[in-house]
Amino acid sequence: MRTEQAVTVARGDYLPYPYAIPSIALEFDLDPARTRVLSRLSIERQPGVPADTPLALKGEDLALVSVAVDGSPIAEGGYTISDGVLRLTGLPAACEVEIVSDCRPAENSTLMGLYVSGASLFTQCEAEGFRRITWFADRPDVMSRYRVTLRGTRADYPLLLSNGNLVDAGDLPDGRHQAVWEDPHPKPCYLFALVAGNLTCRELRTRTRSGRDVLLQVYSDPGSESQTEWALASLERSLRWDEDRFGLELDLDRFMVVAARDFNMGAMENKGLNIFNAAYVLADPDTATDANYLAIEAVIGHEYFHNWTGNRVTCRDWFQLSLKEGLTVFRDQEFTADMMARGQDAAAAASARAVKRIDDVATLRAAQFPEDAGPMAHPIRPESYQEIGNFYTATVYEKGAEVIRMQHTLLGEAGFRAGMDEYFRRHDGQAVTCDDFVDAMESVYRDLHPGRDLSVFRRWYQQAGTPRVSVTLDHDAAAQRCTVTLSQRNPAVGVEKQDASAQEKPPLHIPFALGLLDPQGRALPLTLDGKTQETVLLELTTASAQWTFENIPAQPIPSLLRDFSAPVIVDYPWTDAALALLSAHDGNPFARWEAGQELATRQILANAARHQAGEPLAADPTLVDAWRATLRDPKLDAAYRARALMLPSEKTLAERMQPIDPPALAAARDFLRAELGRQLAQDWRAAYQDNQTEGAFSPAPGPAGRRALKNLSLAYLMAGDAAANQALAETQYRGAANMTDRMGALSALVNEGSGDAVGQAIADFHTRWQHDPLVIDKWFALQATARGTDVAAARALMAHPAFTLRNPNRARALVFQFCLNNARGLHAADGAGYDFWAEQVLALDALNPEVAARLARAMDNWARYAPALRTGMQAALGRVRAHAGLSRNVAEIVAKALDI
Ligand code: B3K
Ligand code: ZN
Repeated sequence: MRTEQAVTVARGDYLPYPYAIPSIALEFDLDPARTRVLSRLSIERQPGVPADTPLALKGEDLALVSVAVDGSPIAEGGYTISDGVLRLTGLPAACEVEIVSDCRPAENSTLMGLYVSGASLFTQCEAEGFRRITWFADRPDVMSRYRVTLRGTRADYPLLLSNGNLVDAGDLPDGRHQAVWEDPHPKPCYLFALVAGNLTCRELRTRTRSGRDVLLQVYSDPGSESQTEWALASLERSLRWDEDRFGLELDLDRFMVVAARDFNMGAMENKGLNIFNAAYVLADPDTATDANYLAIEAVIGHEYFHNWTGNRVTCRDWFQLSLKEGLTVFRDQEFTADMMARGQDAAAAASARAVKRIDDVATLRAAQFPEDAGPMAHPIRPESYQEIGNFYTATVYEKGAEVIRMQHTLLGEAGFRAGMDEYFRRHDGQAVTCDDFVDAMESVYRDLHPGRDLSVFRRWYQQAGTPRVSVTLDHDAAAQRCTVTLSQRNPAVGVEKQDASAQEKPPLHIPFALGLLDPQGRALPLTLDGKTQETVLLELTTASAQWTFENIPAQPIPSLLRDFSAPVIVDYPWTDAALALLSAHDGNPFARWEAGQELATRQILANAARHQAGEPLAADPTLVDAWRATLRDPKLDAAYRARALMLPSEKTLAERMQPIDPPALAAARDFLRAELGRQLAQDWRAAYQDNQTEGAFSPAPGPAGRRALKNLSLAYLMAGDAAANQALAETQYRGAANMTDRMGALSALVNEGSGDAVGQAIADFHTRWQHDPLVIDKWFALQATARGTDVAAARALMAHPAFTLRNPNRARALVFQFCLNNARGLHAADGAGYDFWAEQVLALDALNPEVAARLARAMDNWARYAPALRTGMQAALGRVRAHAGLSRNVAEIVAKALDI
């Protein structure tokens, strides 16, 4: 096999498709070895298109059987096939094209198109998988009405599902049967789905706001029926929430969610037939952690919300991906925040919402900031790609959601809702662009702020990189006045650097939420535009701007970028004392968390430098005191305290270090964790005791927060003095009544414990859960990321009979976890980690290019690492690049990494 040809697709090259395909009838004779697909397309040449324009249909890994036009077979010379495109010329202006072809689901290890998982058949079409099922105009702006006939043996495939409504079903000769589905809504082919197999179903009926009865169903493997209650309940909550918050109703009689054991990502929003990674469906208290429960609710919500933001209004082309993904992530974030805050008083609700915001910002900083500073940096609306599968990125999703959130902040809740209503009024049923979305929002913004517009704001869609905002405060004691200056910098990143004229990009429209505290930590009232508030929203639209606030008697302490009002990096010359004051008093819970994190970051970075210089490490009392105060503050709920007391992740810290030296960072972070564990041992023990959750398990935010704080306390206790606390961890492991507590204890034992008990716990866990793949994934992941796991240990784990690269969840649990979340193991001084990475990328690429390309990205930022590491990383990338037969997916990633 030769490396696939790299073809760059550019955003500016968009051309409308010359034909409309208003309807498609598909007939499947399902067979894992060879499935025959008959596709009947109604074709209409678009007005003004020359008659000799070929109808070009894409296909991949298909065996063509026959082509007919209006019932007449076309001989082989009557069409051409080259580079995966079937071209038909000389068609009448309107006609019916019938194509018969075969595909081979059992041999399809890419998990794109039609594939086998367990004993069932599933599809995955986004972005370009439909072409692996049948020849078609595989692009999102071609929308058709689907009628789908599925035929298969009743013994193997008692269940035959596709999009929309079941309109006919019945027996066929030879033990076969069929089902006919019709989807009333025209859709792009990436939303097509089918499922065939033997699955169990949990369902409920509910009524939409306008009084229509609808059926909600969750399908999963036989034997897992007891694990779908939470997913189904989450689906109903999603339906209610979209009605309440956005006025959007389910537009189908039936909405199905199906769990697949083999799946390339989280889930897929196929119209009316969402297909999910089982990890985001199945949960019960014994097998799922609180984090799993939260993730299931969020992903169920995300896919459900796509029904409007993605399906009813879809993307014109794949450069517009953030149109649906950024917006839908924003919606799922708000859904989770609303679920966490519900039924609480104002202060508790604010804290609950802050917890969600903290989690999302931590993810953004750990995953998206590095991406935006490396060779894969791209605007949320990319300008070009070689393989669109590589652009389902943290930038398109998470930064995309931040860009939507900023529009929400600028317009306010009511304004944003009005903008959404306008967006649907203009574009329901269409395939549109990010500009169309901003146009709808801007129409409301102009009404709210006459004379202003979102023209500067739109640059967020075209510029990559994380902006830096520096802040200065000038206090005039005599005039009791404080002037705040904000200045932004947008230096070129990634490929932008190759354009010498673009070293500094134009300013962005940055909503910057600010508070000021007096030296005692009390909020100062601030007046802006005639309104007096504790938080003001400064709109920075130029390189630099100033705002002056009156009645500020003493030098204030600023509370900056409250609620993370923009995805930027703030530069301000903090003193540790100011950070400690904010961490104890800031009325904005997000900014209060941020202050503690900044304090810890400074200390870890200082200790990393000491480590590199061979000097002794030290824990400054300011940090220890701040941690103690937060731990003891009775007004803070447990979930919030758990976040505030966690140290910043190694990935977040790495973004603050130049060059990056992971072993030094890990040593410094571990040192501080141990010191905090040791010096605050009594408080951790008290928190451990005070946050037990008795009685029946509930994944609700209250008890989940207590478990988080309890398990964090255990981790600190073990880090501080493993010998003194191991018995506590062992007792918790044995007596755990839920998976969160069991994993918390096992993690403490594996990472900090010693002696036979550790191995016994690992073996016991395996014995208990060997029948449940999702739990065994946790078992692999915990060991892959454990402090003592080096390459040899990772290889030993791969030799376990339960390990396979073919199952993406399993590969992610072990190989990805080791390469992405075990910095010590990956960056081992002898380079063995890099060899391991290269080997696994190549092994995976032969099976599943989309998943392999994700692993390939572990080396993205090689050029920013310490020299001794950098050379090894670069050499490993070079070895992958030189490999013959690389997929387009992996080739793009390694070439971009090396060409930086
Ligand atoms: N839209 C899908 C992503 C599919 C991408 C696969 N290459 C999941 C989601 O964002 O909801
Ligand atoms: Zn999505």
